[in-house]
Amino acid sequence: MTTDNTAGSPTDSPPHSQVVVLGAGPAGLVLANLLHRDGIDCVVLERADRARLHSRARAGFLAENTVRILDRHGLGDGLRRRGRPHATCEFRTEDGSFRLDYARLARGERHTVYPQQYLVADLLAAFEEAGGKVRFGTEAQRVLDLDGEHPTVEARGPDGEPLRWRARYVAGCDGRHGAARRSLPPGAVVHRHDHGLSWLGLLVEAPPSLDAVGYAVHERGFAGHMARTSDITRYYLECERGTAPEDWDEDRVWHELDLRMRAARHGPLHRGSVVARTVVDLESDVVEPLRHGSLLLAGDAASMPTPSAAKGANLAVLEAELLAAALVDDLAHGDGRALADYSRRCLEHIWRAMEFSHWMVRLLHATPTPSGVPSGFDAGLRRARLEALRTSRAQQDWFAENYVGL
Ligand code: RFL
Repeated sequence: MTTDNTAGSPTDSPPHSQVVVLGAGPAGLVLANLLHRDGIDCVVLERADRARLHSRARAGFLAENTVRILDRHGLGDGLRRRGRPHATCEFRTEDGSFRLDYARLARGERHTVYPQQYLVADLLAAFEEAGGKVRFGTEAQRVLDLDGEHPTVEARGPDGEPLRWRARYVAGCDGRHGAARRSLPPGAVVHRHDHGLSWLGLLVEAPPSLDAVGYAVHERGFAGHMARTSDITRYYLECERGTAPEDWDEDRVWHELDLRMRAARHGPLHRGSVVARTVVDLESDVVEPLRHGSLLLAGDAASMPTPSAAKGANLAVLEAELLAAALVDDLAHGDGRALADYSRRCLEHIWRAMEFSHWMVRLLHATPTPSGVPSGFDAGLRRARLEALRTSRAQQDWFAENYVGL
């Protein structure tokens, strides 16, 4: 196979790679690393520039299975060096607080806290050091000819110039709003669920306030605390749908965090500058199937859980490993069986992660009602769920297995 990864304008005959990967997030970069290592010719098209990729803070909690996958392929050095083990969560309610040391429950697994932008930087460095090519500032517009042997990707380059690539397969790893989703044929089903809830996600320049993930269930709304590094902490505040991040100045943020985290009872929060604010609507979706002819979806392009159970980046890595193995079987050994089974295998993991994320949403929030008046019945169920989690070993094992597992 000839390798020609230079861009082709629409008038030239487009360059050809065995696989064109859309998106250089965790899914796209794990996939590209594994394909490249197995001698599959691939190019990665990434809309953002390199600096943006290095600074895009999102996930932080990596499951043990994710660490195993990255280690298995020699991609885990950075997180082994700089990631921090984490295995405790604390629930705060009006009745008090309780902790779960989940590494002592179920399979004894823990998280590794490692900011997603560090992981992306590691994966990018490994890919480029091995000779891999990422085309930054290149936004895929759509994928054509999915049913044929040679799908085409239409893109725009850094100066807005139209570009095209041809491939045997296109891997859609470009997130929920990317070109892969836009190119799905009419037969594709996207199952959507809107929880009707929103979170204000905050990054604060301050050390973590507790040595645990903090989940505060409060009548004013949920608040969450998650370590990122020794001097950066993520907080979440449930907020009204449609709120603008600018509506939340530092005074308002700290006032609400203190109230909902019950700082007066459990100890003060470490304050610092709020360096990023984003509003996340709690919506979930799943595309079925994940394969449409020559287009295969992975990561957020395939399914998007809410951040309530920290599953998205973990699913992205798991799917990328499965997809890489299936593509290598097909392209290098002429065996298409794993590729034919790719969607089914991923969807088993996806629906299980969705179910747990959904359960977490219902544990931590009052379900919105049409009248806006909270339901007493719903509040009773939530108290019962929290009480079961506090007192029942069987419930704790179930929680631990799902919380850190995939
Ligand atoms: P990404 O990381 O969004 O990467 C997609 C890449 O594609 C590029 N792109 C395009 N490139 C070319 N052409 C186009 N048309 C393109 N459109 C987009 C983008 O620039 C980007 O570089 O998707 P990927 O690889 O599927 O990875 C998924 C994860 O990023 C996501 O699921 C997690 O961040 C979710 N998530 C968490 N997951 C965890 O496992 N653990 C966590 O602790 C966790 N915390 C979070 C989270 C997501 C959050 N937000 C912002 C929704 C916390 C938050 C606040």
